[in-house]
Amino acid sequence: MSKSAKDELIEKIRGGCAKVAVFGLGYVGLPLAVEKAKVGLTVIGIDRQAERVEKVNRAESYIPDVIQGSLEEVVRKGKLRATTDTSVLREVDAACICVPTPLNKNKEPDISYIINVTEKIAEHLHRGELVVLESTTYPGTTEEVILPRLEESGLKVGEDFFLAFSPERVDPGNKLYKTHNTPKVVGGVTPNCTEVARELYEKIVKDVKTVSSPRVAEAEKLLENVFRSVNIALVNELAVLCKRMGIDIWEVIDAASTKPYGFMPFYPGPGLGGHCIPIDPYYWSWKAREYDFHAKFIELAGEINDNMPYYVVSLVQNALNDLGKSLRGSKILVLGVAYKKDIDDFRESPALKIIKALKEMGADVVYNDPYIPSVKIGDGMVESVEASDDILQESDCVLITTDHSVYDYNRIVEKARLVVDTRNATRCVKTRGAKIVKL
Ligand code: SAJ
Repeated sequence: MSKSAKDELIEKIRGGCAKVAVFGLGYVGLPLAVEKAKVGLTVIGIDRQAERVEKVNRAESYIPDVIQGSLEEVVRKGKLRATTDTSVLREVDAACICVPTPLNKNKEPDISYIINVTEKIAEHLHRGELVVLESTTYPGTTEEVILPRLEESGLKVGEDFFLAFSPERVDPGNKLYKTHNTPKVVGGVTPNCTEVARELYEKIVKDVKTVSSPRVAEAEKLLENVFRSVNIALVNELAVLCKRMGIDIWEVIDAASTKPYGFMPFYPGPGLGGHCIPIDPYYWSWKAREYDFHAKFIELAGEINDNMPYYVVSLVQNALNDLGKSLRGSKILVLGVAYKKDIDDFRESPALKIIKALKEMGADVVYNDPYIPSVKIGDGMVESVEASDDILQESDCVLITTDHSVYDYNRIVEKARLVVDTRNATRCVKTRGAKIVKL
């Protein structure tokens, strides 16, 4: 009796001879592709950006979390190659989708990348193939959007092909948790789909947690990110309240953090950046409306977090005012445009909104970010300037928006006249000098 498609695929995965396509070679896809290639699977990275494809094939890592040596090893061994040509899908045993899931300008989900890739996969779908969606999306995407397109092939899910959702968990810059040691959740459309997907991920992840459906897996990922968005919004709102009450929010949080149970510290900041936390929660609140449900916590958190860049602008304006200066015409040095410290990613970075707003109000704004040599602000490209003693001394205000570890905060406070600190980065500063205004 011939083997079932499921048993054949599991045999290939266990034997290490499965061929895996990874769609999207970004912060999620490239680390995943390298990890799968490191365990001996043959991986084909597919990306529509030819530049990325060429860099991968030259073994040049463009993702800080992908160690150059690891990429070189798998490319040299022929275990990883990249292409823009989706026809390679006819030869793969599994396809992992790691494409962006942004919002449109009305903060509504844009799953066009998922749909485009699904249609390419559907074109070449064959018996014995596993498809896994990793991109964060609303509960229902896998079964309502992907499954029907794949079933148009006439192949039957759970018997001829397999479909699952397994959320990506990538924390850019995290030195401790990488792909291999971050538990992975997997939810298949059928038990066979879950089993096959678990086999694939157990090749690269120590701890795989299976759940009963793709919707549970889609929802748990959103819970992870809504949890962060809501808790960050909570401390952001309390930061504004404490400022008005003359209470140091940072001291309050540090004190609350002494509680060994039942409390987890979050910190106020200039707003939410990154490709996840400011975006993913809206996927759930958007889907909720289909069920006549208004996810008030999600929307309120978004409103509070979205307002923080503008609150920071008012802090700068008031701090200058206290020194008898107007914002218009003031020289402002912004330290850090990355959305969080020690990384080079500025997607959705609140610092960009702050710089744009300060410029629109007539301030003379320059920025420094050792990780980001230039960035688009409004209609033009702006270059990072050196945070020299002179520029620190000439600035009417130095605004810390990203607390990169490389900054010498003692020198910054010593040379500057006024420091507005949105990250409590100056908490250990001993030197006297600038007037420091904290969030
Ligand atoms: N932020 C605060 N206060 C905090 C924590 C973060 O203002 O207490 C800000 C950060 O400065 C940043 C934004 O929120 O602008 C997002 O920060 P983040 O720490 O959530 O990091 P991300 O978005 O790079 O990665 C997150 C993952 N981070 C952590 O779990 C620490 C995780 O939530 C997801 O695995 C990942 O998004 C994802 O891909 O969904």
